[in-house]
Amino acid sequence: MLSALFVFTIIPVGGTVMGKTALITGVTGQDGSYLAELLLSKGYTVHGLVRRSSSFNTERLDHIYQGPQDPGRTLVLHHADLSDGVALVNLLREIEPDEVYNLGAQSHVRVSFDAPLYTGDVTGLGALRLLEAIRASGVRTRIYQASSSEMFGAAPPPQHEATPFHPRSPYGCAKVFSYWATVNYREAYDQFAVNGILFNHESPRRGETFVTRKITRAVARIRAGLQDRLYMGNLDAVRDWGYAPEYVEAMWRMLQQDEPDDYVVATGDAATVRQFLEVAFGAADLEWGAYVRFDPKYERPSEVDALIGDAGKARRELGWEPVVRWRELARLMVEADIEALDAELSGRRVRIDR
Ligand code: NDP
Ligand code: GDR
Repeated sequence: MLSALFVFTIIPVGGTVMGKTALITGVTGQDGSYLAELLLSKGYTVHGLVRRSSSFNTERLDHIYQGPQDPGRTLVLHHADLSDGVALVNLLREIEPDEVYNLGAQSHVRVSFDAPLYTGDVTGLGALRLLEAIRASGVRTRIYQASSSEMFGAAPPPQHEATPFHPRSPYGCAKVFSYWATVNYREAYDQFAVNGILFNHESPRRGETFVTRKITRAVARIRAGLQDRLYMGNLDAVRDWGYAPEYVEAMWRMLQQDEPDDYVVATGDAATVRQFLEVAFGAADLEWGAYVRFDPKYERPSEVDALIGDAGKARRELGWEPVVRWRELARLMVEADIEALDAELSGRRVRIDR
């Protein structure tokens, strides 16, 4: 269990960029945990911003925990919040990071319809608070903003850097605001500020209410006889699902460029939710139609029908290439959920290091 002091240590491995310091907001999330691992492996000292919660919210980081007494610590967590601009200024002054990755957000699109103002505050204004905190603190740093394909919304695919935005949710609107705030601080204050416009990316660490993980977790539970129904919303939605560990590599590459710029990151390969269901259930020799039922509760007041990214610019300028495509992703997530459930049922510790 993590100490309340939130102090971690890890030993750097090969291919290192010794001496750099990074601050990650959203470090407890899917991407934050993979990015922390990547930067530690490159020899960075990583500082993570953790918001206070009434129960532990650091499960995705447990496997890299080493304890406050370990010498030469290179992973340190701090309590702060994207809604607290003064705390951000103080943190930046204290850490003086070379790189800042703003991954913190209320990131659930459906939830953003239920909590639109909160989403606007954290996901939209939160990014502006961080940009302004960098300016106000006078710290010279590079900043990555986690922008989203949700900004394209109703714009038809394939979407790329020049595609006009047409967001379809409070979340999408908040991300458009933070995208333009990032561009504005680059232009107005000469900040090295970039937007990664990332399409959906998933992993065994994906939050359990996003569609891919909801499906793969249900497959494991149905297979084990713990569940016999899965209630879903719109099965016709088309998404371009990639593999999260590959996407955090693209984030890092953006901050290593000579000039700041914005990049789409995607596989260019897409499927419907129905197709994902078919492959995920098939991976456990189950027929999805026997278990899946419709519940309008999971529909959105306005839907994003199809997101398929054109990541040609990232390929050319960052040398970034996706490897894992959605079918393999579905299978690897099912496998991980089966393994995690088996471990849970037999009282073993659930693996989170994949
Ligand atoms: P997650 O939902 O897994 O993680 C979100 C993180 O933000 C968590 O660490 C969460 O903390 C933190 N957070 C929430 N509210 C606040 C707050 N008020 N102050 C500080 N931190 C906060 O998201 P992902 O890892 O999937 O995504 C990372 C970022 O990339 C997000 O900004 C998301 O919107 C964006 N994005 C994601 C894509 C994807 O497909 N995954 C695609 C495009 C963009 P806690 O653990 O306490 O909840
Ligand atoms: P999305 O991801 O909205 O694209 O945002 P999500 O997995 O929630 O939905 C994808 C599509 O599946 C449809 N769907 C369902 N979705 C959920 N969550 N639950 C269901 O039961 C269900 N049934 C059908 C949705 O309607 C939608 O069309 C994610 C988030 O990570 C954002 O933070 C990120 O910016 C974008 O991806 C890119």
